[in-house]
Amino acid sequence: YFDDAKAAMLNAASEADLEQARIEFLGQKKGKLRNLQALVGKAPKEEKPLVGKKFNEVRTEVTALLEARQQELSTASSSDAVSDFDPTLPGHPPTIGNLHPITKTITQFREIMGRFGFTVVEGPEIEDERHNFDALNIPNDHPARDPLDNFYVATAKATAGGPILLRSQTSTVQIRTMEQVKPPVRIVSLGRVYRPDTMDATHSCMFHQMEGLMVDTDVTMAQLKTVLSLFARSFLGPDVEIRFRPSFFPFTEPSVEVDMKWGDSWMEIGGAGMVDPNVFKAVGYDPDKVSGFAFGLGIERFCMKNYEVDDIRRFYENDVRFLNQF
Ligand code: FA5
Repeated sequence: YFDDAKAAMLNAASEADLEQARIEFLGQKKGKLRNLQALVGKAPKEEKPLVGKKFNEVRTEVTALLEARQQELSTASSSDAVSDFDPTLPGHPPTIGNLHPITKTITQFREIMGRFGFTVVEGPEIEDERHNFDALNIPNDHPARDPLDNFYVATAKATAGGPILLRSQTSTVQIRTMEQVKPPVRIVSLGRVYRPDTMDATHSCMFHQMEGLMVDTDVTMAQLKTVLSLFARSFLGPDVEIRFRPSFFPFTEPSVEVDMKWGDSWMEIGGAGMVDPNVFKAVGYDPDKVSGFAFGLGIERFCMKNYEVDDIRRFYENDVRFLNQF
């Protein structure tokens, strides 16, 4: 019986089989071990303790086997339940943010200009009149200095550089750089500028510019045009069309405005020119010994063209449905 009982417990294939085996061997009324126990009572008196002890051992062992198998089968059946879990179903990935399209564009601009040998420098967004206007050859009566066309910081104390304003152009960084280093210079500076312009599809009151400045002994207008054309093509592909129009800036002579083909018309993307001798004088460079070009590009306009965004205001409305696309 004992071996049969052990085998029955170990081999039970299901919880139902095991229950069958339990009834067969350990059942209270008809269990086979019960019958065995009945025999213990019939043993000769002096052998009874020994036979009883042996019987108890056997029963304990069979009971232990039963419990162990019960445990095994129930774990197996609960892992059957877990198999309802389908690992091939798509999960719920956490929402990860992404970089703002303007930030991405700035990174690309830096990378392209880096390849052309331009070092990236930074300048402050809160500026004095000297760096925003005076040193850039913008005279006191120039309309660009009109308080209504600039964000003057009324509460700030005027400094040695004059009253304080939010910079209206990154050309300030040309001055800051030349004040600090001797020629040759080859830098770009990318950052925010502020103007109280009326908002429309192509104008924002806060936007970004990339300033470029190259100063050396024989810098030419041809080099300026080459750098800007190569830059536009590196960023937007070989088919981009740009054109240069004669223009005027107080800090460059001659000056050009740069346009990009935009559907059937042209969009202004920047200003540029050969650094005016008065600017060199303002920073202590000798205009007879050095020449240079400078440019200032509107970063939003390039970004709009690149991603086919038709309204600059989208960039600053913080609508995640828009921002998620980049
Ligand atoms: C300037 O800011 C000059 N500092 C550029 C320059 C630098 C000329 C160095 C010569 C030498 P302008 O005001 O045209 O120029 O602005 C340059 C570009 O900034 C524009 O062509 C346009 O692409 C962009 N821009 C100007 N105003 C806005 C605005 N409100 N919103 C978005 N982009 C603007």
